Amino acid sequence: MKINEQEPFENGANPKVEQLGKYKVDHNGEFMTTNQGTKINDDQNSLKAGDRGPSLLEDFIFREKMTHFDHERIPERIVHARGSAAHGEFQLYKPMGKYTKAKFLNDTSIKTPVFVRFSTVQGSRGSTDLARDIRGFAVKFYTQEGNYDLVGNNTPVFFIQDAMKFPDLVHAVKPEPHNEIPQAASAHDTFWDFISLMPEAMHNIMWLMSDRAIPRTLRAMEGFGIHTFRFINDEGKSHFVKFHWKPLQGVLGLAWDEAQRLAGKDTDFHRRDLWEAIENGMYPEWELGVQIVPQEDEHKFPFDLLDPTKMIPEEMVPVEIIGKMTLNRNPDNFFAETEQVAFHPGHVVPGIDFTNDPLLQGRLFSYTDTQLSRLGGPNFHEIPINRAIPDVTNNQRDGIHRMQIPKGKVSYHPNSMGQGCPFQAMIKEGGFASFEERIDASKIRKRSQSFFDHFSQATLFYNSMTDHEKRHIQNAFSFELGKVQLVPIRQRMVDMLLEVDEDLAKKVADHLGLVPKKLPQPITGSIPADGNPDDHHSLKVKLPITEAPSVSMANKLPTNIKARRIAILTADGVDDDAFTRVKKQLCEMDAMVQIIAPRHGFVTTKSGEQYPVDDSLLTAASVVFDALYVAGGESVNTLLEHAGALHFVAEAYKHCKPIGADANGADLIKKVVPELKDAEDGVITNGDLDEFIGAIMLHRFWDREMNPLPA
Ligand code: HDD
Repeated sequence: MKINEQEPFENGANPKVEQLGKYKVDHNGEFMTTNQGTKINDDQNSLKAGDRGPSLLEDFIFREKMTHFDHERIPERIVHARGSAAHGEFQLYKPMGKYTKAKFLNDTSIKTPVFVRFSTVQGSRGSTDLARDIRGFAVKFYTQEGNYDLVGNNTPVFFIQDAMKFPDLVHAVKPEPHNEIPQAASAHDTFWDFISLMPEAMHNIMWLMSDRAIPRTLRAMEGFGIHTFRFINDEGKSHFVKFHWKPLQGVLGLAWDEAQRLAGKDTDFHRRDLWEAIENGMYPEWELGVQIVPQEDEHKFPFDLLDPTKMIPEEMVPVEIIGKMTLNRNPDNFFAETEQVAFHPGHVVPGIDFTNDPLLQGRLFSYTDTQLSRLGGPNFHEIPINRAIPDVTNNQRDGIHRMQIPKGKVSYHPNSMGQGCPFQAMIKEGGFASFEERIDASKIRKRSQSFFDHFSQATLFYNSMTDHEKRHIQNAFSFELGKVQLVPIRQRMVDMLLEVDEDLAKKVADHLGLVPKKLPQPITGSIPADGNPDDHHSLKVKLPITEAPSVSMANKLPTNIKARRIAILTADGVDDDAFTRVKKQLCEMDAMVQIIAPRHGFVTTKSGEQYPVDDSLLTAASVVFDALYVAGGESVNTLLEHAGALHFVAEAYKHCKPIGADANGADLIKKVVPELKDAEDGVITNGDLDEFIGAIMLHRFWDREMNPLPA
């Protein structure tokens, strides 16, 4: 066993790294053994009666190897099966003692180890990263007081209001059960059938149809805890809190056509991107923000804080930035860490507590339950990645795969034979005590009337979009509903859109050859058998704001080009100065620069210098990159004749990416875009690198979509 050498903390005090180190193995220089430690002499041939004879049951080496192999797989997660994870640390900027007693939110000197898993929701473990889908954003904080899991998504709201509907939602969105089609896509009948009958989903659907659901990279996504939680301070006072993760890399999306092409060119693109950024030392960072609402303000909003389909717009309650998370180490083993990690919104520490959000309450049951079948029993907390930092001491015993060896006779409490150990901890000793909320109510299956505004925030979201963001939402609905086979489902959806925005409904309906109609009220599907339809009319509340600029990605562009992927397209004969200048400047700004040439090996500059090629025009694709630079000189003559180079430029242009070139390089761009305007936004043909870098920060020049190339 070996302690991990990659030590991310200066003072060397990362307790999680040390703990994981105890379980790591390195086979370097070791003999091969069976699982019982017996050295193996022949790992090539099974034991047989004669060299052409039957195999023998006696062969314990073969049997052990094969049995283990036969059981290598575990059930994938029912949702969020496809994921990628990384280790890191969280450091607080300012103590939050006024609101919470959680130690890791009070001491700015502590670096709390974290493990973060990003995921898609719909697809299987091996599905594409590039699906239009919500992304999971699950953070496990290994605090001194035990594990705290913030199990969020990259949207601030959810599809449904009550956990009772979660199995229905998942059954509807997953591949259809008769033929297991489609994989990693919501564009199919059962999903939209369900959604068209569930008006409460409309707000999250707007986020799903926006570019938030096709992130350019996992590093450029916001994260949200979604539910309203509670902070509890030392005096036992409660404040409501919503959690936000704000990426320092900006918030960036893909073009939909690009996402679909990228799914083929590099289906692991998001996983690879996260991995490479960390391997290259370009650690992604997120700031943690909180929106705090005093207990007494619970009913001051025109929506219910317990309703997970509603956000608190930042324009109404500002987000206070309180700390920073840095992801700085890739896992050593995908299965042991990323696959076996078990998150749970119910893993909390003193100072953080729940509210009565009915979605959250249901989650508190589901997550442990799912691990029992996924990880095979109740001891999954002993798997290294799931272990808490403090010692786990209680009277729980036995079960499949138990690792602890508890000594003594006593496994009950109270006891005298074990001197009363393990002790209960008083609140002042750090014992968790649930917030004492006064409840005076009848037992009833009912939803609060305050949950019945399903459209105001969907409209607010749409109103807050820029023109290109609106266009992308219209196109996304048109695409998704265009894939739906049953016309009545399409019709119900465009009718639903009429409640959100008339122009949106008309544009989508037009694409589908339909006319949106006023919805009958109430919408069927979400009403209990004996429910009074009059109780189920969607209410529309008046929000104090008509736009929330904070939800628009256009307002969240990065201020640097760190870890952005830039292709320098070139060939033999490239001008030395043009080539080295651009490469040097981009690398100095921490961009991930790759040299793409017609073939692998080296490019030889005009003066005879040789530079290694990172990828060839055959194996590379423009969709992998954020920007493209064509370095000039004689190399351009080769590129002008190369179909792959022309396609590379055309695709980058079509996907609205920044393109830079010097005078010769511009010839290539002009050949692809014959009607290139002199000063077209995002196409810099004068070799001005500062202008090119400025364009990379702007990410995309979406106006080009208005005059698309037929690429
Ligand atoms: Fe969930 C996994 C996020 C509602 C039941 N969920 C899971 C993961 C994330 C979320 C990020 C993957 C964790 C990982 O990487 O291992 N889920 C959410 C959010 C929700 C939400 C942000 C709403 C605010 N989930 C939700 C409900 C239920 C579940 C209402 C059931 C009542 N979720 C599960 C699950 C999963 C899961 C079936 C599958 C694998 C797992 O838990 O560990 O139990």
